[in-house]
Amino acid sequence: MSVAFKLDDPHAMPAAAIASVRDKGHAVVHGLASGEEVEAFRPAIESAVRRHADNQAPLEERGTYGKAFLQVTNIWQYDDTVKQFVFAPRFAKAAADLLGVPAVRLYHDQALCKEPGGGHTPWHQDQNFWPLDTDKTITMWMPLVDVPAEVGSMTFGSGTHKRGEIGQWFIGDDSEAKFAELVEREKLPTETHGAMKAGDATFHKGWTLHRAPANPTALLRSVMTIIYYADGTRVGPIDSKMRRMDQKFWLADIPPGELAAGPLNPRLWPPSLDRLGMRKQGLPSS
Ligand SMILES: O=C(O)CCC(=O)C(=O)O
Repeated sequence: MSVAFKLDDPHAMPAAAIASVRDKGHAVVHGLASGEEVEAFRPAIESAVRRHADNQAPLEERGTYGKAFLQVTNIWQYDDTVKQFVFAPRFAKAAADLLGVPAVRLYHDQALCKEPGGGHTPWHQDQNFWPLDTDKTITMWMPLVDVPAEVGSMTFGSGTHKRGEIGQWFIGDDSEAKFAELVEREKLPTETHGAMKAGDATFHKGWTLHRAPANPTALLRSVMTIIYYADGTRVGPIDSKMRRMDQKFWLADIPPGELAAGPLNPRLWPPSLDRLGMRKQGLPSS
């Protein structure tokens, strides 16, 4: 079943957001989707999370990472309504414009639902998981519910995207401790975009250091994330167990040096002619 909202009309990215991504590695874009649009997709996303999230044990039985959220990756594959949201041309065009590239592909999506009483998301950099030979990568993080200040959105280490890999510290207690120590020692500027409305979005680059606070409220903090990279990117070195897993699961095992353009990585902006329904009219697809 699909919903009436196509999410295909482009929203011009404000110059301040483009500059913020370039200079700080993150930005907020208010009203990228309307409350009504998001509400049309939220039930399908939350229901797919309940059906497919791995670790749904009681919170007290989970480790730090498990307490941070219920997580489902490439959730678009489970439900056509969710696919319509993840493949939305409006979101992909925003990502392309913020990265300053003409075309982007999907790396993967991730639903991240922080439960009532859920724990903090430890400091980490995303891109040390990703074997992508570019720094032109960006995540859209969009709450599907209004997120009050007590729940909060992410905190970013402004400017850290310019440093590339700071340490091979994968998300967990160790990354939280090591990055917190670094932030403190170097007095790194940190910023949050605070409370957000459903349909607002933050965007952060692949190397931008970030964390999120715990959820002390009774609200399910439902968030959809979509990770994009510049079209033309090649698979990078497989130099860790994490990158090997990502190569296998999200890049169809494409070898290093080849184009990162597997069946799970459709070009989302500009949308391929297939998805615009042009194939039916006998035009070639891209
Ligand atoms: O939603 C969160 O708590 C963290 C999200 C995150 O780390 C990401 O989208 O890269």
